[in-house]
Amino acid sequence: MQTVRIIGAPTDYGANRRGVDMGPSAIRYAGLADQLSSAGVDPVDGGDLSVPRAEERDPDREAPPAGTAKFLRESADVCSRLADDVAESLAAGDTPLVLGGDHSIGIGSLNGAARAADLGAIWFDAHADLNTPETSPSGNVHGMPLAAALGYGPFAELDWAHAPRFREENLVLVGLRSVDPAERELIADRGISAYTMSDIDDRGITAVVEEAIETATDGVDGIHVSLDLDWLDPTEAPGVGTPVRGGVTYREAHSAMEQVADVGVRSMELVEVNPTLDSHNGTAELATELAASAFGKRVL
Ligand code: 5AB
Ligand code: MN
Ligand code: MN
Ligand code: MN
Repeated sequence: MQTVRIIGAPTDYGANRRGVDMGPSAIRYAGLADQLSSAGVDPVDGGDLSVPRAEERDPDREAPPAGTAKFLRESADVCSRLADDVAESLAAGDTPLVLGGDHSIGIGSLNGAARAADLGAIWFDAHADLNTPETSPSGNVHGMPLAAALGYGPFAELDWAHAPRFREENLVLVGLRSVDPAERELIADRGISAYTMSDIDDRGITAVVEEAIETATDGVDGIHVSLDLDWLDPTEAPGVGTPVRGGVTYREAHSAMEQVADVGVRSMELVEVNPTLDSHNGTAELATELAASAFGKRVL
């Protein structure tokens, strides 16, 4: 039986709102282990990484100098420990499932996965997460993980994070509806595979995800799935810090996860669940259901 190793990364360094650090607790409380068991995998909970509270690190968190990233040193520290855990669990033949925390932890997941295996990545998100400290409109690292992991910069504290790295040709973004100017330019210049909500409107979720899987798996051994809950429409997933209207439906999200399950998910993360903004833990519950679909849960 496939062992899924749960790794909690309770950070909020990368987002500008408190609360997302409670994501791992909320997702576990919503029944993650039972959902995974019902998918036919064996969940083993490795607990949470230790993450000091943001206020202990920097009382001036709201006012960083322009052109810098907030809490980059703290994020880099968590990500380097997370990368070790992800790499170790893959090397042991397990499937890491990282619970965020804000999306800055993707820097650690992607690097850890790249150290242990040759994987592509599908990034299900309303946002492109391709800002650098220089282009970011917010200074929030959760909008930068893909830039850091691909070696765009400068990110002094994260020089290690893009070596080894997954290949840019095997990265696919799905569900975009909020992209900043510099991100748009980078996607165009580098030819990064990206599907907007309009692509999903035009072609349907199945065709889009099928093509995304083809690109992500081309020439590599499998995929890492990064699921930002703000990928879904806020009516389905209100408990996120940066909601954007016009996202995928409940059923489209499950359908996409069922498709990735068919090719086999080698590594996954569930990020950006913020229980303080949620309604009755529904977004956390949805995250557990989507993980189950991604690990093969079926009705019949
Ligand atoms: B998320 C924005 N692009 O950089 C920025 O939720 C939003 O991990 C980033 O996708 C959203 O601040 C980051 C405006
Ligand atoms: Mn994101
Ligand atoms: Mn997002
Ligand atoms: Mn967000």
